Amino acid sequence: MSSYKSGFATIIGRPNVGKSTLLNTILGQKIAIMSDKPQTTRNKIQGFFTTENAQIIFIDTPGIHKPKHKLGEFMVTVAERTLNEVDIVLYLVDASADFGGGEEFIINQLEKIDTPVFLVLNKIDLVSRDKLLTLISLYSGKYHFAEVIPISALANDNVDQLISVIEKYLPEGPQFYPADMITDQPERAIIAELIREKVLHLTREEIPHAVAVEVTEVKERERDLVYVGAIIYIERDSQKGIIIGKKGSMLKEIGKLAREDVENLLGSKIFLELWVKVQKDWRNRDVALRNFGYDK
Ligand code: GDP
Ligand code: K
Ligand code: MG
Repeated sequence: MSSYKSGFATIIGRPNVGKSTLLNTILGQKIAIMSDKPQTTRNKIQGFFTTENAQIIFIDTPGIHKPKHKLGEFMVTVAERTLNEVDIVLYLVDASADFGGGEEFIINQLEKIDTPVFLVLNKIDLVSRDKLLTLISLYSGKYHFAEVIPISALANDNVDQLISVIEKYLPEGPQFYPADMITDQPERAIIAELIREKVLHLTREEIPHAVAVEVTEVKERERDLVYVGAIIYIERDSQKGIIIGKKGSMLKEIGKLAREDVENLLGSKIFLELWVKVQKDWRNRDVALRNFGYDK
């Protein structure tokens, strides 16, 4: 019998290439929020994939990009620091997009590390075979990738193949986490992210990244009914109306969609109460960042 293997695989790539979608597909449960807006994932999320032979600890990072403000700086630091500490780097690219400066920037970062890097071409459901082959030869000319694996994270196509190749690269090691544990995220952090996801989806362009969610209370009030209280923070008074909507219609819709996801997560009926508060310029203040759990 071969011995148990375990190790870390970090998922990197530009915003919106599908990193969170891949993690969710692998884990079969929604822990990393997804959206078509860049920079949806703010802090590092670990997901544990466990089989009888191996345990892979996946790390979903915020997309690598040039920082514009303090929160941006924090996000880049987190992404780059992990590269040298893991066993495998999964470099995810959007196969339906053209090669650009953003990818060049990441490949330059990869030159600095010794960790094996897999080129994972995602969204193959959107591209022709010819386009895929052209992209593969383009990327392969720029860096020596340990493996090249095309997938569709959304359609769950070839993801099982990706996992079996990852297992080959893992060192021998113990099962660090129990088999039924799928993430290190505290329940409150996941709930906050689920609510933030709904805000991002529903408000579209109007509220780009000026939103943070703090879950203030999760408490079983009656048998099979959990009370969840949360504050949606925005930066400007003018954004308050957008979040609340006409006669409260937007906040109601945010609450309705979030409640479904949170009920799935907790496996129980919930009563969700949402408040909206203005906290000016929270993205540029370290204190505010710590409040929201983005600690360095
Ligand atoms: P991240 O910023 O890299 O974490 O990207 P997300 O996981 O949030 O995904 C960004 C967008 O791409 C979402 O709208 C996803 O539904 C979409 N997406 C992710 N993977 C795929 C895929 O394999 N095929 C297609 N067509 N869309 C995908
Ligand atoms: K995203
Ligand atoms: Mg993400």
